[in-house]
Amino acid sequence: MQSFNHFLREKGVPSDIRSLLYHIARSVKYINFSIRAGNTGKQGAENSFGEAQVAMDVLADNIIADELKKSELAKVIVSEEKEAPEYFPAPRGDFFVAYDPLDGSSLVDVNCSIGSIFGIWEKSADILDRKVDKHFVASCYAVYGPRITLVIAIKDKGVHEFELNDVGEFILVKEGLKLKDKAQYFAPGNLRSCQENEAFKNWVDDCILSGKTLRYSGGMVPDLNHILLKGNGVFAYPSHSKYPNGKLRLLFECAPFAFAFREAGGEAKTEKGASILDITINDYHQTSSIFIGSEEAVDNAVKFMN
Ligand code: AHM
Ligand code: MG
Repeated sequence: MQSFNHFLREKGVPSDIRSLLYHIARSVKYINFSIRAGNTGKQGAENSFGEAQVAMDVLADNIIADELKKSELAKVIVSEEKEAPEYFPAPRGDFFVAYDPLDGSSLVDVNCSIGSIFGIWEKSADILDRKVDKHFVASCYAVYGPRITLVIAIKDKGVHEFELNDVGEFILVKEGLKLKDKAQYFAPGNLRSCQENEAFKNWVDDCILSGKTLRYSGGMVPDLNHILLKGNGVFAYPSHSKYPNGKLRLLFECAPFAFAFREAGGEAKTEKGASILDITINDYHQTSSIFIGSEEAVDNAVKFMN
């Protein structure tokens, strides 16, 4: 039984990154508690005491922002729920943290798995106009499912899965997650794109004809967690007339997973074939198409798309 802090220390992860991850893990515990407490009301509604109820994703956003502020390590934060970045006095560090507080929040009321996603960069100044990969040091995501897990990827130190135990500690369950080159599973998001994009339809047909197994929940976190934990698979979310540049957000969704998947030996590309980690960040809320998973399967999908 190894706690995540102890494990990361043994791996030689610098103390500032460990401390930041400790605060992120704390926020995940509070969000988990709120979900279990049934705080699923819509913003603007009233709870049974007549108090204004806060939407779960806004609540999660506030919980994370509070913890990041307390860390004294995050100088700039931005989230899917915030128009603009927030700046904190951070006497102990200079990190930029981008996060999606509750991805797939439309799945909360039907009790499907959801998650939180975090990307951590060093040197918080000049995030815009920088390539995604530059100063990217760690990413992680939490899965709020039947079990609460935290998957952490650290640059050059691998990807590891931790599980929340009954006394509120994240304990190592799987060390050094790796992705095989070939995929048995496929998770095609935005399937409606088949109607107008023959290349995408041909790729989906190819997945079916080659006998791949569909595993798709509608939540990026559980879908990509499935691929990473099974050790193979490919997830797609292509562009569409409704989303000409894809729907998924670069900083909060695509980049943290691209970082973790590369660390596990996988790949993440746009439908045009550019590496997600090579994209230049122009806007905090920019979106991208994405094909991510086992390397050979991603390259094959990109071939179909072009
Ligand atoms: P959200 O951030 O508004 O929750 O949207 C992101 C989610 C992903 O988890 C999922 O892969 C995708 O949207 C599903 O999109 P669609 O509703 O188009 O099927
Ligand atoms: Mg999201």
